[in-house]
Amino acid sequence: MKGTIIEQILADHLVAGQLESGHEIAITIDQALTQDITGTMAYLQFEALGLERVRTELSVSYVDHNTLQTGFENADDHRFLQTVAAKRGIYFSRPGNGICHQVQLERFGIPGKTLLGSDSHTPTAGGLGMVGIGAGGLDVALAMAGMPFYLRTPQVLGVTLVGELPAWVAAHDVILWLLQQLSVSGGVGKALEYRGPGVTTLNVPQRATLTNMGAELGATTSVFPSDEVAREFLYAQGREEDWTAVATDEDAEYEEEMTLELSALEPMIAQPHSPDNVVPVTELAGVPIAQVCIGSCTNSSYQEMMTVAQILRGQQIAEGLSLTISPGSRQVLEMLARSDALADMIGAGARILEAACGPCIGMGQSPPTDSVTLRSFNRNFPGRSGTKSAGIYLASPAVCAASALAGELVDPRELGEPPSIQLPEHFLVDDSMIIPPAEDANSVKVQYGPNIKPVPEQQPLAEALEGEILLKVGDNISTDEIMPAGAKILPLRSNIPAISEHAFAPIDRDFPARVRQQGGGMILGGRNYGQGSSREHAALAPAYLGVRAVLAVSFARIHRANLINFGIAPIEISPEDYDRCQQGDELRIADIHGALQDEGQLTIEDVTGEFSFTASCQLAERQAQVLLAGGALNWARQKLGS
Ligand code: MIC
Ligand code: SF4
Repeated sequence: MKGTIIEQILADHLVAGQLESGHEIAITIDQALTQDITGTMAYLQFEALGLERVRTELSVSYVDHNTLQTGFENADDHRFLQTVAAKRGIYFSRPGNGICHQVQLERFGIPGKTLLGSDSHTPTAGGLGMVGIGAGGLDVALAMAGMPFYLRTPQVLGVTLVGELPAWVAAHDVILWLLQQLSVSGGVGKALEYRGPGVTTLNVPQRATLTNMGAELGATTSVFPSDEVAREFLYAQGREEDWTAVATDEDAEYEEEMTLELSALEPMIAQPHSPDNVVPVTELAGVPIAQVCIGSCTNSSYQEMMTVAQILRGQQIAEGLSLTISPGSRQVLEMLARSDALADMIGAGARILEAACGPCIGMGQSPPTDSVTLRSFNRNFPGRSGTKSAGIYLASPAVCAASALAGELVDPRELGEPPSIQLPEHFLVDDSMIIPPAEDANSVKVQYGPNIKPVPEQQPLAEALEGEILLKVGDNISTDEIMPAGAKILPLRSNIPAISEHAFAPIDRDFPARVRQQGGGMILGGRNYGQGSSREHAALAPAYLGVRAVLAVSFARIHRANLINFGIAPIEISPEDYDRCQQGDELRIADIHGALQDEGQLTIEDVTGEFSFTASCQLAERQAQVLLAGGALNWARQKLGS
């Protein structure tokens, strides 16, 4: 990784460890962000640390996910977030101001800095030459407390872009193509660094579409250089002074390299139920669709929205189809409103939603039974739309708009001349929906609502772990399946006892009752267990119910860190042992403390199957301490002496 942008930025922020892929390092965090549904827990945890103010250069709390306010719970959460931000030194981006990643890029991103966010799409900021990393809320709370962030040094995958995107081919098609090539686990343990002559042909929001969906590859982060294109973007945002050049050294060494010919790409589409199940749109042309949703942190920039408006201009969407559009930020929405673009969308029959995550996280707009919904988003995991029997397809805003007119999947190249949209010389800048922290912290009282429950206390790890395999699941289980989102469950994010009742609901509704009945136990997973979101509730809820270990063939990065943070041992097993162990088997791990001190090699006895096997719980020294302490909150309190 010598001389790469990733190496330069990590080296600038390194406080411990060796910058060699696979080794755990600790880095300082310049900027932190949270969103509402991870933020409530993150700030409860920050409060539990007992510090007065955050210690980052900049921390921003966004409200973008849960804006439906179906009951008092969300509104109470928003009030809690606003007051705690004012008191603790955090900027507060009010509901309506936009999706965290889009607003962070527009208003706060600074090339060369580190950003830690309690949302898996935090790498979006890599479009501006930052190292943005997604993490659980507790890790972000610790970073806000001035503690370093620990991560395994990723291998750097250099992606050389050559050529230029053809007409009607969007940034989304580039990353869908990469997903097709590399799969949802192809980026695990890696960071993607884009380079080559094709880079300058992409503007910052297009670059951000690629870095955003690096999360779907399982990558730790993705980054572009900060060049003249980045300077122009910052200038147009009225922040040219934030620009610095960030470039790869000429003799940079990549652990892995690939070349991507932009001009050879065509419009792509991801089929249910995985973002890597990708084919060219032409293969599916003619498939009838019931719904189209355009927006999300992947694809809701000014340029994408203007493209959609031009496609829709003077046309009508198909009968029997619903089209929703959620712009990424208030800046984008207001610019659409001040041009004719919003009128073009409304005239075509689009339903304009607020600048927020909306349907992407199942906050309303569930499609009909057995239908096809086409979305310009980044994830299509089972059940994510709120309708279990619906199939979610993912494609660029242009494919979405063209298909909305036809009522079936179409290749937009059939529409003839493509829209030509330039980024404006100046974006409309109005930060009045971003509230700076109070100068006098004592003047602010943090307000809690009745649904906001304290963070559950956790016990140190027992010497021996014994229990039943309560659930056996397959490969690539996403956090949407472990702890679903959607309008019914999201209001419970600040209430762990209540949300725990929904753990594994899409797979097995009886799971919570079974754990309680057994007094705890273990989970058995396949490859890439816990892919997808950063939601720590996917670890916190099982921990609260009494799960003490997850055995899996491999783990997704953020989820593995979250398991450790909440005192659950992530244990790696071989595919053969995965096959041998069955749900209901009683397992015994005799001396887990000893194993953690000894390179993590464990012997597990399957009492029911009458066999034993070796497994591994290889943790860095700090992680072992965290696990033994019963989670990161206990560990951090010991460290901070609070
Ligand atoms: C997602 O896209 O799945 C979310 C909702 O943004 C999550 C965060 C969460 O569930 O709290 C993410 O990506 O981290
Ligand atoms: Fe919001 Fe969807 Fe982006 Fe997650 S992926 S931050 S839910 S828009």
